[in-house]
Amino acid sequence: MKIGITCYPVYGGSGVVATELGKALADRGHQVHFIAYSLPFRLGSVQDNLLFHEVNVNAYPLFEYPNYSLNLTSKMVDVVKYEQLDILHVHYAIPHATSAVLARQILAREGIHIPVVTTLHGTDITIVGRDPSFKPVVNYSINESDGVTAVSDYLRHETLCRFDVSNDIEVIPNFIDTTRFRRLNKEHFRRALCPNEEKVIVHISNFRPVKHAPDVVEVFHRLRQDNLSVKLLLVGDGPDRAAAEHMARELGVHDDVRFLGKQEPVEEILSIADVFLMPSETETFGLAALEAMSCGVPVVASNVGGLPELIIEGETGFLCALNDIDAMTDCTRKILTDDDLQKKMAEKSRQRAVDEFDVQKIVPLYEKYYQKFTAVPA
Ligand code: GMT
Repeated sequence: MKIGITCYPVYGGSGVVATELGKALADRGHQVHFIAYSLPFRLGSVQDNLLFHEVNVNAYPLFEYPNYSLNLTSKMVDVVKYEQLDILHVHYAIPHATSAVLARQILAREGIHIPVVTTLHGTDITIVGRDPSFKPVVNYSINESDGVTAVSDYLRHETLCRFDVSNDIEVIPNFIDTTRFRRLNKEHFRRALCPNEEKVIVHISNFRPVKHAPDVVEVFHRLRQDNLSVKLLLVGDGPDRAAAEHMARELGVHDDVRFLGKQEPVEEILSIADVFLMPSETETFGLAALEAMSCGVPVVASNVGGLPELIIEGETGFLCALNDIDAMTDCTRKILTDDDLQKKMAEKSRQRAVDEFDVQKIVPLYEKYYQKFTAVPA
């Protein structure tokens, strides 16, 4: 199949899912064309059947605001036509689904049929809560897509509640390459960081306010007040990083907290972790938690959004009420002070990632889904 994929190419869960999907589809013999404003950060080098088409946004004196969605539409029309794509798969409703639906209409006038599949990741749905003026556009783009997928039952339900959706929404969860994301032997790294055999807590995010990164520092501070021998690694960057750093200094724990910034490959850092913390306000799926689980790291998270579909309470980690720092501290302490529990949860986390969310299991679901809208066998 010839598949066009559009996503936000920057650091973020939806871009990672779209890019890993494209790579996996190319490995399975499809020809994949990424259409985006820059090279997706996880794409690496392009190859014969994995190509990239850059969307250029040209400055024009009359346009006070750049018209990215129209440039994207034009590029989609061009790529579908000249690369003879079979399907367009866009990640995020706005503007990607909107551009794809418009491209489909333009192409239809030339007798070219291109089905559009839209994958919803979450903030494309919740953004309407903050800016209702987007609702008609999101609604139209979802309803006009030939197929719609959501990354969790939670997101499917939210979409159906918030919009007047007339088509079905298929749930296809996030996935992980469990051969890449596994526990590696990083003892030298661990010894360098933890000369006194301290335990290691890890948090990875884009430090947007929704991630509650300062809560991670607060939990760590409380564990240190209990004299627990522990270190904290924070990976990623974003708006709340400065606040979290400031808090670590104010609370006097900064010597045992490392802000590592944006890092690839994260599996090396996760390989020395004992617990992963995710105190998010909401998560439609929680890809970073799945990456941790795949590396055998139990997760302590907020009991919100799609996280209960991923984390099994008491087996692969713990789910705490949102903003309940006490509960999160207790659960983290429980894991860090009981080696048997930590080991059991680590094994179950890894097992769940392999059994339920491996790339080899989930990518065929997308292939099967595409087939509903194309005549081309996958
Ligand atoms: O979490 C973010 O801020 C990034 C965001 C994105 O769209 O890039 O992630 C969302 O999509 C991911 C992939 O489907 C999910 O795993 C994340 O849970 C989801 N983030 C939120 O719902 C906050």
